[in-house]
Amino acid sequence: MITVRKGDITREDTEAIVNAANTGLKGGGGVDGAIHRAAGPGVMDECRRIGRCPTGEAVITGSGRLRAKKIIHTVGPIWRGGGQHEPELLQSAYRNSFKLARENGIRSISFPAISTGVYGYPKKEAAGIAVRVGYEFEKDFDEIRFICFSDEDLKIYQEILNNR
Ligand code: AR6
Repeated sequence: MITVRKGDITREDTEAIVNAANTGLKGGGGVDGAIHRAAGPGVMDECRRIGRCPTGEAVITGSGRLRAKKIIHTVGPIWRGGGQHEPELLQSAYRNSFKLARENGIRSISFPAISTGVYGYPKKEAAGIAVRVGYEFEKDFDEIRFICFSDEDLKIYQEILNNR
């Protein structure tokens, strides 16, 4: 089942939540900052031990104080106009997050709109990729939840899901 909700991903009760991280796993602003603040310092320690995550790939950690049990940290591309393999890299970020979740026996997972904040990826195109990859993995999960931080994002996801 694919669902969409407006909310703060740090409060979601799916088994895993996904973080839109950077390649140095160093934390930052946006959803990354919110997740580390809510989870506590143990997650950052784990990220430091892992070290790096290339764009389009994903790593997994515990979740500190969060309700979710695991955090999957993935790195989406920085939007540079669309000619630098951004769509493929965003697709990989979603796919590798799903694969890592599946390998870890996770049955429910929440995603933010990866790359669409600081990294500047156009929101509609990014949501299209997110939903398409979601359908590829739908059968492997009880719930795939897309968390929208704004009404604008919520509308975009709802339209894509309704027009399918
Ligand atoms: N819950 C759900 N979504 C959120 C939350 C939240 N608490 N906070 C923000 N968003 P961004 P990126 C939305 O910038 O573009 C960081 O510094 C936000 O509105 O967090 O992938 C990292 O360390 C937007 O729709 O991630 C990287 O350096 C979406 O999450 C860099 O930013 C993604 O925005 C990654 O940039």
